[in-house]
Amino acid sequence: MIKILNFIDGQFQEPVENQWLDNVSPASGEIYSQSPNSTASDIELAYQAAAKAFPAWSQTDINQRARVLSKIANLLEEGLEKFARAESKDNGKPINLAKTVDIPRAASNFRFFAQAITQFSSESHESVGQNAINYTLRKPLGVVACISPWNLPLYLFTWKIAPALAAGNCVIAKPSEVTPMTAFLLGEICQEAGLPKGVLNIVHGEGPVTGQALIEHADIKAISFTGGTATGVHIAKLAGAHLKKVSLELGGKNPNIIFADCDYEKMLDTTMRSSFANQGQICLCGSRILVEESIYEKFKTDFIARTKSLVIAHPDNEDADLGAIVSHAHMQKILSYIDLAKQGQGKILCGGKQVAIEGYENGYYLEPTVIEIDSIDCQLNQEEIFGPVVTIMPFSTEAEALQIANSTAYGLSASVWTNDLKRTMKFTQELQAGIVWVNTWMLRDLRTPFGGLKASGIGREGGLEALRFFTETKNVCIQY
Ligand code: TXE
Repeated sequence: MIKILNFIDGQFQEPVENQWLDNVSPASGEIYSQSPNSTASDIELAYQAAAKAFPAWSQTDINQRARVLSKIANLLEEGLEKFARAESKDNGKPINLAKTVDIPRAASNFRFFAQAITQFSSESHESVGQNAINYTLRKPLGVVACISPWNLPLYLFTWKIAPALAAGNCVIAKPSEVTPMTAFLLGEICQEAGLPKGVLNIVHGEGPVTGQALIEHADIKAISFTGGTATGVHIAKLAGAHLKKVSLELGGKNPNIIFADCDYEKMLDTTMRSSFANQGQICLCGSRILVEESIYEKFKTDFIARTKSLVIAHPDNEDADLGAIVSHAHMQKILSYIDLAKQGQGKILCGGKQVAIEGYENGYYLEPTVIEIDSIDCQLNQEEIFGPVVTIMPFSTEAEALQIANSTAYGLSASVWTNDLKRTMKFTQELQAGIVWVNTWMLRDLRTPFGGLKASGIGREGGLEALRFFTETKNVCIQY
C-alpha cells in the first residue's frame, strides 16, 4: 500500500496525529494508497516552516526564482509518463487526457509564471505641479494558502502555487483528499529542482479537517480556492471575519449557444468535448446546450449519434473517451440528478445508466447522458451536476437565447457558435460570464484573466491578475 506523506520544510513527514484516509482508484473501486488526514498541528508545522523561509524567498532575485520554477516545469515534462499514469489512476480520467492536458498544463503553469514574474511591473504617477512622484510597489503577502479540487488535480494545484511562489510568497497547499497523488509526487520534484525548504509545503487531508485548520490559521494572508460554491461561501465568510484576501473559483452551469449559421462540423466536434471531456467534470463544461430552432432536430440526431459512439473504458485504454467518475459519492450525486429526469424534469434522450467494465465491475462508470428539457427552472438546468450529463433545449430568438443563458445563479463561462458579427458583439457584451468563447471552447492563453461572476466566484486569476492577487500594493509618494 502506497503511503502518501505531507511535504513540510522540504521533508516528507507523517501526520502528527497519525490519522490516515483511504485513497481509492475510481477505475477499479480498490483502495490503493493512504494519505494523511492532517490536523491543526501539521498546519502549524507547515506555517512555521513557511514563515521561516519567507524572508529569504521574498528577497530572492526574481531571475533566481524564475530559474527554480522553470526547473520544476522541466522536471514535470520529463516525468510526463509517470505523472500522467498517477493522475489517471487517482482520478479515473483517460490516460490520453492526463498526458495531453493535465500534466503538460501543470508544467506550463510553472513555465509561464517563471517568465511572467520577470515581466511584472508596476505603475508610477507624476503629480505634475506638486513636485511629486508616486510609484507603486507590489510586495509578496507572506504565507498564503492554496486549496484545489479533484477534477484537474495537478493542473489546478499548480495554477495557484506557481504564481504564489513566483511573486515571492511561501505557500501551504492542500490538494483535494480525493486525488492526493500527483501533489505528493510534486514534492519530490521541488526537492530535485532546489526549491528552498519551507517555500512550498504540501499538506493532505479532508476539507473540514485540514482545509478548515488552514483557513482558520490567523497568520495566513490570503486564500486561493477552487472548488464547490458552498465551500467557497464558507471560506469567504471566514476570510471576511479575519480580513484575509480571497480568490474563489467556484462552480459553473455554462451555456453552449448554437446558432444555425455556425460552422456545423466544428461546432459538433467541439460540443462533444465541451459536454463530456473529463467525464463532464470540468467547471468550464458547456452543460446547458441551447440550439436555434431551425437546426434543433438535426443537431439532436447528430449529437445523440455521436454521444452513443463514445467509448467508455478503463482509463488505461488509449481509446477511452470517458474513463471513471472520480468517486462513488460523486457518481451517486450524478445519478440522483439523472433520477430527476426520470421523475419528469426532462426526457433522457440517451445514456443515464451505470456501465460495468469487464474486470473492473466495482469501478465508477457512467454513460454520457443527454436530457431534453422544456423548463429552464428545473434543477437539472439550474444546478451544477458536474458529470457527463448535459441538458438540451431549442430557442427561437436571440433575446430568448440570452435570457435563458443568463437565467442561472452561475456566471463562469459561455460559448456562442455563430458567424454573425453583430450577434457576436451583442452576446459577448451581454452574457453574464467571466469568460466567453466564440466558435471555440476551452482555448486557454495563460495571460488572460480567469474567473467567474455571480455564484461562480470572486476575483480573477491567470496572468498578471494572479500576480496582483498574490501581492500587496503599496503606493509611495515622494515630494522633491
Ligand atoms: O468540493 P469541495 P467537492 C463542484 C461540483 C462538485 C461540488 C462539490 O459541483 O459536485 O463542487 O465537490 C476543500 N475549508 N466543484 O465536495 O468540498 C476540499 O478538501 C477548507 C466545482 O469535492 O469544495 C478540496 O481540497 N477547505 C469545482 C477543495 O476544498 C475545504 C471543482 C474542494 O472541495 C473545506 C470541484 C473547508 N471547510 C467541485 N471544505 C470547480 N470549480 O472546478 C472542503 N475543502
